[in-house]
Amino acid sequence: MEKTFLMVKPDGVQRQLIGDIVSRFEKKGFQLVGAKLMQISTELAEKHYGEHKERPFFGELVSFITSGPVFAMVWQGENVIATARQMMGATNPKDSAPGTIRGEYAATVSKNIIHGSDSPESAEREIGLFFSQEELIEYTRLINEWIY
Ligand code: DAT
Ligand code: MG
Repeated sequence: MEKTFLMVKPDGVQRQLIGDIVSRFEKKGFQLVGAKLMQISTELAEKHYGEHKERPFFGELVSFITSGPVFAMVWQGENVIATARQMMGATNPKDSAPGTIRGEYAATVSKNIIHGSDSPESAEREIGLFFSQEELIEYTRLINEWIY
């Protein structure tokens, strides 16, 4: 089953949005297979956002994502990577649709509440950066037959 890496950013944690965000993905039918509240080091932040190294906002991005605890998660389900991106909404909240997480809660691009992997390759890379094998739990969920 497809897996993705999602993370409530420091602004979402401070604004008490962890529960709401987890609830949205649960209600959609996705299955949580790993989660932890953690403080990201500068080194991990620079690796995670490596693709943006040359962008003018890179320094601000790294200092923001390390500014407080984040809630890191791995979710699984059919088409979870693309669907989670849709549920998050566009990167810039001025473009994110009402009903999406960013559309509902975010006001600026730099404080946009949530991160989600954008492709199978980045999902695999990001899951590996944030979670060890032992932290990912494979378990049978009995409601699956009501979802799939
Ligand atoms: P996403 O988080 O939707 O995958 P991204 O990978 O393009 O978006 O950028 C990563 C993060 O960097 C984004 O969530 C917020 C920040 N960011 C992107 N563009 C920015 C900009 N023009 N100014 C400030 N921060 C920006
Ligand atoms: Mg991205």
